[in-house]
Amino acid sequence: MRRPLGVTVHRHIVDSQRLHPEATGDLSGLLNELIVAGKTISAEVNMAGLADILGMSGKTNIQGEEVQKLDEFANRTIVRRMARSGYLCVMTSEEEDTVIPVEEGYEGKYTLAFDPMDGSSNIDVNVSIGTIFAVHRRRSATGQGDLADLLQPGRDQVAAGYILYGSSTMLVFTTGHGVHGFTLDPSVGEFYLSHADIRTPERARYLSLNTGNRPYWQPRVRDFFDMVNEPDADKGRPYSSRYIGSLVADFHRNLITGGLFAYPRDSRDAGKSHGKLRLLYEAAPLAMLIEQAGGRAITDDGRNILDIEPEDLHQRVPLIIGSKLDVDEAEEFLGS
Ligand code: P6P
Repeated sequence: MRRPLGVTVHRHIVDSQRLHPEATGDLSGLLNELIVAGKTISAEVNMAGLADILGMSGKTNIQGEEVQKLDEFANRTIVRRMARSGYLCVMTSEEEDTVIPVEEGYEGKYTLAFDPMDGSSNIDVNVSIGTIFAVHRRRSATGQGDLADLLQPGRDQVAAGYILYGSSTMLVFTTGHGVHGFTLDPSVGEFYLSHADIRTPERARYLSLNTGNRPYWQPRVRDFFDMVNEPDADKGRPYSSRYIGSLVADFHRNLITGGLFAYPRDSRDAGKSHGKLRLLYEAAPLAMLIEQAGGRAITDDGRNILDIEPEDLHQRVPLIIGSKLDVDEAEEFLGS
């Protein structure tokens, strides 16, 4: 039986580019190169259980976290491919302390911030993990980019997305014209459009947060999550609780079904006094995606994630993200 002629991600990117006669094709090229890196990582993730790549590499990253071998592989795969793509002037990765230069002679007009393998602590227990990425236009004129090219607010992102390595490998991204999901057919090695123009339900079905940290949240935050757990038929409450502990997996489920994810700041841990999740390559790209899908993203004191001016590559922010009506309620309660 002939397979239906699915829309490949390359076809989707070409068709999207046609809507912008002024486009040079550089963003399309950048995304296509990143997709090749994603396919390479996906193949390795699927083999990780069999190869000796499981387990720790014996190193720690700037976050002081044990670096899993797949982290390293994913980081290396993206850096090597994108440094020579000709579309970037500079990169930053969760796995590298400082800015990552591109190859001399290959400087381009965009920047890339990425978390090569978020949720890596779940690798050894076979829980879905993911790569998250954000693209900005460079601010400097030419040559190698620098910190100023990377420290831009999420509102100025030109593209954002993630690759989810789960029961199937999915690519979900936006270039500012809706959110579209593609599923990898490993037998062909192609991503096919499976979720066109994703819209997240305006009311959350799931609540995703680590309630073990409740004693360490700010009192107002504790009050808010106590309040929203009270029965309220009009708002579909109490929520069902769903928390995998892998940001991309939790975000993706909530994007499709409607949900409220939160990682508030934590008074117990200096490293989490501004939250655990990183602004440039976690909160900001997911905030662009959720807004494009009809949802919202704020901090635990009611500021819009996309309006935050970054001060540091690895800056952490408290994050509340998901269905519009629930985030609106959080903003009103926490911002007042
Ligand atoms: P906790 C994974 O380590 C991660 O960075 C995110 O993927 C996830 O949402 C969060 O941390 C889980 O953190 O403290 O609940 O284990």
